[in-house]
Amino acid sequence: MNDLHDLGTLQDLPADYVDALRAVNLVPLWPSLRSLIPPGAARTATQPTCWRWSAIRPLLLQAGELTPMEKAERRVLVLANPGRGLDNLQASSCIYLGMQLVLPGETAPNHRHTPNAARIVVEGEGACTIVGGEKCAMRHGDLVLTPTGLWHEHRHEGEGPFIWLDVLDLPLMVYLDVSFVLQGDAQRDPRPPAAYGASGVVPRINGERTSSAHPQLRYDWQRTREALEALHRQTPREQLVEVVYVNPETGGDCLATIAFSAMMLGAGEEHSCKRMSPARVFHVIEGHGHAQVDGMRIDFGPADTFCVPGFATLELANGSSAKPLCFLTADESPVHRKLGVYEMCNG
Ligand code: GTQ
Repeated sequence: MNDLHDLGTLQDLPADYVDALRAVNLVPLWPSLRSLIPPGAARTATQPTCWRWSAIRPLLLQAGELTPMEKAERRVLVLANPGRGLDNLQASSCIYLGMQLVLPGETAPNHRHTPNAARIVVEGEGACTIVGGEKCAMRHGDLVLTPTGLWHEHRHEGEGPFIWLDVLDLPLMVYLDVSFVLQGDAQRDPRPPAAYGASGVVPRINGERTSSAHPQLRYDWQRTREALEALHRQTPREQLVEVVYVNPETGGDCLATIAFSAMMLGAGEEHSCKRMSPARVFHVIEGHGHAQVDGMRIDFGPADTFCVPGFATLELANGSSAKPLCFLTADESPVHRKLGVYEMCNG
């Protein structure tokens, strides 16, 4: 039933007819119909792509020499998917990835924007980001959220370069024509982050639960890793272990558009992952190994980042016989669920 027949092309029509249509802003549907709504399965321009830390780091440090912060505002190299056109700055249809460098003493001025953002800390010590009045420490592997509309600014008071991976829903916001930024004065007297620490309990102060839409902004990697390790210990080896970053008050996705998880593969472990409709990005926190993405082999090590298109087959293998392999992942599933197009399939 899926063998839909070919439709006419634009060349089948008289040129003066096409011109007459276009002169009044009309276009025939049928030459484009099969590519707009392909029979049987969706298509994507997103390609399996790996961005290597060994390639990014020296070029990012060079950007630090070439471009002062005042000129760049954000000193970022964008991890662009060649299948989507490098200049479109997209890792996938909804996800933007950028590796950002802040040098000692530099600050990124306070601002807020409609795109949702999160940072994954890759290298460095002594930087913090102030989000919605909370001063969030940034340590290797931490996930720090800057949800839509919250003020944020970055400071680096330590030594040496500080580098993190920005994950934003920028392509989606641009597509929706809602992307914009506002500049603000520095946030004064930032408070410590709300104490969401232990799983299963949430704060109630003077009888009140929080009314914040984004109650937890910083997720500490060491605590996450402990949870992941404990879960891994009690799970049969053939099952793939992940923890999902949630809003601790609702149990829902921590951002409205992008879901985050942390994953651990024990020494020597290999897994075939379920195929799913959203594209997904993997960032290596520790360890090394390889992936087969739609049959394409990607070898990866610490701080490498790779992208898995929606519906792609995915196999993951830990390359070490002694040490675990840990990823942070980001995927587009919240958007797919809201739109009713989310699919997960075996094999
Ligand atoms: O830090 O707010 O990589 O606005 C791209 C756009 C980072 C940010 C990016 C941004 C930011």
